[in-house]
Amino acid sequence: PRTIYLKDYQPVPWVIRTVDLDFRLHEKGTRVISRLTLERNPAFTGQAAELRLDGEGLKPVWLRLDGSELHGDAYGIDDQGLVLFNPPEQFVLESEVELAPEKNTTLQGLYRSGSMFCTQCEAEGFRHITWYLDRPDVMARFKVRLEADRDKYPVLLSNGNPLERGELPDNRHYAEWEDPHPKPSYLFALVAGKLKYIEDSFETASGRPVRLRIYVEPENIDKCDHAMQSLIRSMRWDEEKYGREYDLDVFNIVAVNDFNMGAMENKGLNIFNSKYVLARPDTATDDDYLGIEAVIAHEYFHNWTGNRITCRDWFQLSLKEGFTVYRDQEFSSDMGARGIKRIDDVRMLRAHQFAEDDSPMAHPVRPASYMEINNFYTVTVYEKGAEVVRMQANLLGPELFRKATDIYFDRFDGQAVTTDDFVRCMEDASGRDLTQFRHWYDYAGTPELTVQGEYHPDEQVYRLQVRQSVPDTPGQKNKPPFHIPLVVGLLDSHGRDMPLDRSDGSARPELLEVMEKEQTFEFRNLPEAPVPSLLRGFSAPVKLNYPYSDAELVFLMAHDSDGFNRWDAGQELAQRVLLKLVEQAPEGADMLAEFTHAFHRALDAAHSDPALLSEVLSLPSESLLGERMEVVDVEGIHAAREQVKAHIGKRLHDDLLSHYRDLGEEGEYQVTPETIGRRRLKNLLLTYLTASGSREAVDLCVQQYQAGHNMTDVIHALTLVADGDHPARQELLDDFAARWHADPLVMDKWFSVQARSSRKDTLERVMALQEHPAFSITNPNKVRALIGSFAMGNPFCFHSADGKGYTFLVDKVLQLDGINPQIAARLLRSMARWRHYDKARRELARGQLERVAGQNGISRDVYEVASKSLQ
Ligand code: HT7
Ligand code: ZN
Repeated sequence: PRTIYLKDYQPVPWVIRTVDLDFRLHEKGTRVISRLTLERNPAFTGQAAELRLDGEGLKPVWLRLDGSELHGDAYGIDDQGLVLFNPPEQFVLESEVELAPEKNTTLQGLYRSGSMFCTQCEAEGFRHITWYLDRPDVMARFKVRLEADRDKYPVLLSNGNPLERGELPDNRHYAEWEDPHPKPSYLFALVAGKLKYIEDSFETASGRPVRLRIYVEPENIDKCDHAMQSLIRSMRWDEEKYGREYDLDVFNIVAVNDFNMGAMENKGLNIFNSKYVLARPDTATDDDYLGIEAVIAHEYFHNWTGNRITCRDWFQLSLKEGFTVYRDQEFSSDMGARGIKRIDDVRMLRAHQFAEDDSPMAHPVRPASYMEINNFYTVTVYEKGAEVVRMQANLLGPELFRKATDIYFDRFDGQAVTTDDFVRCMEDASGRDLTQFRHWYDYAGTPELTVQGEYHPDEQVYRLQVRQSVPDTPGQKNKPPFHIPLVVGLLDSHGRDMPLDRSDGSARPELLEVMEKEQTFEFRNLPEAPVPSLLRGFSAPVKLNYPYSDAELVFLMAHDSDGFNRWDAGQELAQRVLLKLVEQAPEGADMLAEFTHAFHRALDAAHSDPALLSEVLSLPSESLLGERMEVVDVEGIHAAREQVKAHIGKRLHDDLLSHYRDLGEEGEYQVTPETIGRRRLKNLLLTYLTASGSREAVDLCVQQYQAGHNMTDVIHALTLVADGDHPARQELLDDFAARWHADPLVMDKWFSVQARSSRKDTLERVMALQEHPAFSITNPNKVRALIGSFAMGNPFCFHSADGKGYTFLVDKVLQLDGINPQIAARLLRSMARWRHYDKARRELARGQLERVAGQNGISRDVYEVASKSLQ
């Protein structure tokens, strides 16, 4: 497959001003009639006699230029699109094509999900619908007419505002929609189906009334309220925090069951994976509720950061995704518990993005090349991209950051722009030079900071020496130093923050701007040697090395005024203990005893916030521990984690039990930071209790399951029982399936629980579950729940020494490649870090990756992941 390079970007020779689309939807033989008005692009200075329009898998019916049928010598059609050899300066192109959405399993372009029609056009799906300049810098005004059977598809939706609707012969009807805002083709959408909706309204700050609707399949109508409330809160927040108002008369959301990602921000018609809309206390967990709030907000925020201002080309994807993730993170922080949200986000970044950055799939936030753009919707573009925006917000401070975003919205409204344009707004608002900061966009790899401190009692001065290095990544060596904001505090021997007074007189002494390979920062007027608290709030996405003693970590855990660093000190301590146990080092036992004391103190500390406590008492994941090892010891890591859980469970059994009971009884289910925190802590304590192996604990799980207060508690209890050998195990699993067999999202949890189990028979079970009537290989949620959970959420079983996990995964990737290449390629990424394992596993994994790369007719998506993983 061809590689596409950022350096080859060229403006488009023609632009499209208006698009009129007419969809004749049929169970077989759907037709799309398109009318485009095109003219030469004044911004294009190169030579271009011919015009190439993208189009894939289209069956042409007819083609007309300015009203006349096109002669065969005036155009050509190949598997990439349509070429007009010598078009005039300005013209109208009309066409009709036939599509087969009923056969479309890729879930790109026009497809069927259950009994409805829907679309997914980002990134390059529109070319599967009609001939077009399918690139984000072509922004046009769209008018859409849809017609379909009146009984089967009473709801007909598209972007923008509704125009007229009416009846047609043969029991058909139609609806027309017009979007006044020019948009790129990737934001086009339509939906046709038999749907119900809930409705609400919103009045914008300037008084525009907006009708809000959420459309779902009829059986789900009682699960939409949380999504609607989240939408209303998002609309208000964007007005208050960024001065951004909604700009159409209606805002529609549709939930579909078959969807490749979480949701899609199509203008005025967001289409969602039903997972991010539907929630009822008995069907959705706290994390589901939080996920819905975040994704609803994310898609809504795209209306300004993505839709009104879009990307010039797909290399700029983080322009909209990084900024929008930053915005949704801040929204969730404002709605809930800021400190907890930050910990959860950083945990996720470290577990997934740091791993990606340290793999053959590493790429910059703004990639320089790709084979298949769908492979670049990554944690690097999204989550690291958000961190890069966060650093700019912190460097500027809230007022200047708001000034910068105002400039951005003013300057670029209605345009397709670059990450560089975004940074320039930051510079213009603040008068700062961010040239060096731009390296964050251009270079892959997680920078490492190595810090040392020296106290000079005679001078009362403390010097922090900071060295930075950025590792080599594929195609990038010897990187220049980055501009890294390092926020610090200094603690006195009582654990209080000491006043910071920098020798260079800096006005923000807590903010160290690290810009050189090696740099020293000096603090003066310090009467005693401080303990430094470094990278407060995780002020930059870096790895930090500082030679803390275990005692200093315990001290920081107890006293640091920065909640994030209190948590992080505990995590570092836990990692040290776990890694010592993995090594089976003699000091492991003493360290475990010390750690258990610290755990006990934290558990019994009066007035602790349950949510923060649950974060502090959680052990680092197996994957995270693996990242700390030169060669991942799969069995050793699993055994060490089990050992620590069991040790704590036994030693602190009665205390854990009494805290569990105190947290237990609940009134009506509520989604508030307090109640979520209590449930989190309660379920974590149950995990430790269960690990103790006591009969009492396992009975508690069964009781919690049977009490069935809410899905959070039920699924946690089921997870714990399903992971062991309790006699009630199969009974509970069967009970759950019998109760929820007709609810696909709840059944996803059932598949996932079993796929994540560390039992010996897990792979066998996963294979057998593929035959379960609720499983379907064509549904991405099912694939993620069963196969994805096994490959990405169960390192112990997936990386089993016999290599059976790898063979199974590759069998599935090859099967899925013929169905849905995007999903196949995503699954295959679970093999990307194969070089971090021992020789025997490396050989087994390499063999499987070679099996993929050598396959004839493999998709571009999967080929790119396989070939890069092998590099
Ligand atoms: N902007 C949306 C991306 C997306 C997508 C990309 C490729 C294939 C399918 C997809 N569905 C949605 C999602 C978002 O970031 O908001
Ligand atoms: Zn997004």
